[in-house]
Amino acid sequence: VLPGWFSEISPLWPGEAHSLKVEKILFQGKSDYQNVMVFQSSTYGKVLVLDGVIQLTERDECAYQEMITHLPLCSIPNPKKVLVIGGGDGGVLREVSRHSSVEQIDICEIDKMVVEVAKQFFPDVAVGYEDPRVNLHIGDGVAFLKNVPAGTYDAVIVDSSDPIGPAQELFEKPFFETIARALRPGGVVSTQAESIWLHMHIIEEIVANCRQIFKGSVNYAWTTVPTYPSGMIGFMLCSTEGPAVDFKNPINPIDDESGPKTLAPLKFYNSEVESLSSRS
Ligand code: AAT
Repeated sequence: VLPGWFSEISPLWPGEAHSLKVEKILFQGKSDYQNVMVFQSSTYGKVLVLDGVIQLTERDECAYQEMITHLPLCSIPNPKKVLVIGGGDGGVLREVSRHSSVEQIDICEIDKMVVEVAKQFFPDVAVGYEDPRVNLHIGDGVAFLKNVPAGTYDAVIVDSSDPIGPAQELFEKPFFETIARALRPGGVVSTQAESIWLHMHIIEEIVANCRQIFKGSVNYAWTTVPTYPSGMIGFMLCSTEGPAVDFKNPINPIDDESGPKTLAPLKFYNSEVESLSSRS
C-alpha cells in the first residue's frame, strides 16, 4: 500500500485494489455497524468509505445514483410510492425527487452515521433529504420490508453495500421475496447487483432467485463507475406479475425540466443510455 494513497482491499476482489491519492482525511468514525471515513482525493473530490470500501465519490456518483433510480422509475407510468433501502447518503432520494408523479418516498437506512456524514460533507448528494416527500427510517432494511403491507409500493430501490457486513441479507432469496410482496402488481425493483468481472457467482444466484420470485420480467443492467471495483456495477431490474414492464424502452421519460428547480441537472442518464444498458 502506497503512503498517502487509499487502496480498496477486500476479499470480494482478491488480488487487485484500486487506489486514490489522499489530500486530506476529513472524518473517521465507528458506528454501531461499520467504520465510516471521508477523505478529500486529488482527482475524484470527496470520497465516502465504509469498512474500507468506496461507497461514492463526488465525481462519479452520478453514474450510479441516476442509473439505479431512473432505469426502474422511467419504465413505469406515474410512479407514486417509492421505497429506498440503504442509500443513506441521499443520492438516490435526490434522483427519485426528479419524478413529479411521486407522492411518497420512504427510505430505510441502517446507519444514522452515514446520513449525518453525508449531510456534513456531501451537500450535493444529501440534498435529497430536503424534499418534503421523504420519510427517513433508521433501521435494518430486512426487518422494515417484513412489516410493509402487501402491494404498497410502485418501486423499490435497493442501494446496498456489498454482501459482507450489514448488507449480507440484502442479497439473499428471502429478502427478494419480501420485496415482491411489498410491490403492487406490475411494480418494479432495482438492486445493486455487483460486477460481471468479479462476482458472476453472486449474480448467477441472484438471477436464479429473481426468476423464481418475479413473474414479470427479470433483467441485469449495468453502468460504468470508475471508482467501483472493476470500473462497472450492475443492477437487477425486475417486475412483478401484472402490467408488462419493458425496461429497454422507457415509457416515462425524464428530462432536465423535471423535479425541484433547485437541483443541478442530470449528468449521466438519458433514455438512450437506458436502452443501451438494459439486457434481459
Ligand atoms: N449510494 C451510495 C452507495 C452505496 S451506499 C449503501 C448503504 O447501504 C450504506 O449507507 C449502508 O449503511 C446501507 N446498508 C447496509 N446494510 C443495510 C441494511 N441491512 N439495511 C439498510 N441499509 C443498509 C452502495 C455502494 C456500493 C459499493 C459497491 N462496491
